[in-house]
Amino acid sequence: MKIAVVCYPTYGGSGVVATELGMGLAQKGHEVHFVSSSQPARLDLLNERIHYHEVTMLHYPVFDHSPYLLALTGKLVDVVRHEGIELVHAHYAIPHATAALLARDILRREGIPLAVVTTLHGTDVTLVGKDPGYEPVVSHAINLSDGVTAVSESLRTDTLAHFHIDKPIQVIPNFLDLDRFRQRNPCRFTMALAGDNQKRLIHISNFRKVKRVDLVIRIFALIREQIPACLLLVGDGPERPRCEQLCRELGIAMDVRFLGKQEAVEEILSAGDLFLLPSETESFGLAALEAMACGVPVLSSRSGGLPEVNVDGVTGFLTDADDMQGMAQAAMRLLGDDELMQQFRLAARRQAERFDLHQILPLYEEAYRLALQRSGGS
Ligand code: GMT
Repeated sequence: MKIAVVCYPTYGGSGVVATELGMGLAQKGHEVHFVSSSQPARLDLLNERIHYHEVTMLHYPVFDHSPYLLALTGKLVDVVRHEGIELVHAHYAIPHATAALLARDILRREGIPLAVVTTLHGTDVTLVGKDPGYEPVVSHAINLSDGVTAVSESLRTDTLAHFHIDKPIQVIPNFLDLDRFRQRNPCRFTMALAGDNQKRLIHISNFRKVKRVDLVIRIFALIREQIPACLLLVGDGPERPRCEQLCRELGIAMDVRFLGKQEAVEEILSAGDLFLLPSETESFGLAALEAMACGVPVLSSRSGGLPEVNVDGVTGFLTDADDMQGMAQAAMRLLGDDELMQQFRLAARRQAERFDLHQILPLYEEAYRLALQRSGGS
């Protein structure tokens, strides 16, 4: 099959899922064309069946903001016309699904069939999509797609509750490459960041408000009062300056390392004792799953789809999103009990094995097949 994958290129779950899925499909013989505003972070182009098309923006003084939706639509029309694409897979509804549908309309008038599959990832539904200005646009995109998937049961329920949807949404959970994400030799740099007796706590995100990195730091400060520990913060984003300031105010800056965006997260995770993800809302929590695959238990909020990934009392602990004391207590219980920690590490890896790339990929292939049938393209 010839597929175009539209995604956000930056460090972030939806771009990672889209990239890993596209690369997995190419390995299975499909031809995959990535369409994005810049090259997706994890995209390895050294494969004859993988192509990348950058969306080029027209800047004109009349525009306050250059219209990305139109530039993306135009690029999709061009790629479909010239590469013989049968199906566009839009990751994140806004504005990717709308652009794909617009491209489908344009191409239909030329007699070129195109199927559109939309995958809902999270804030395209739970935050941004619910904005009254966007809601009708997202509902329309979902209703007119030839197939719609959501990355967790929670996200599916949320979508059906808040949008005017008249079609089924299939849950296809996120996945990962279990060969890459496993307990590895931790990177020496990461090891050197902590003292011999310090526990290593890790958080990875794009440092947006919804991730509550400030709470990660406050929880860590409570733990550090009782247990020697350091906190490794991986990623970058708008909240980072505020978080750096908070570390200084709490007097813990010497034990908190801001590592910025990192490629080999599996090596950093392999040095970890506990992964923290107290998000306000989280439709799935791919970073938590990656930690678990590396044998690191997770302390998370129970919001959104996190309970579908992290099993309370088995692979980690779940608390209410604002329960800072509860989270710190749970963390200390685990960090102070080697036997329990070992049990949780093994259970975390076992749970992650349920999200094996090789098991999830066929579900997308089947969703594509059905979408092509619905669109009359196959
Ligand atoms: O929705 C977002 O915040 C963006 C998106 C991203 O690109 O990071 O994250 C969402 O998609 C990921 C992949 O499906 C999920 O693992 C994240 O839980 C989800 N983020 C939120 O729901 C906040």
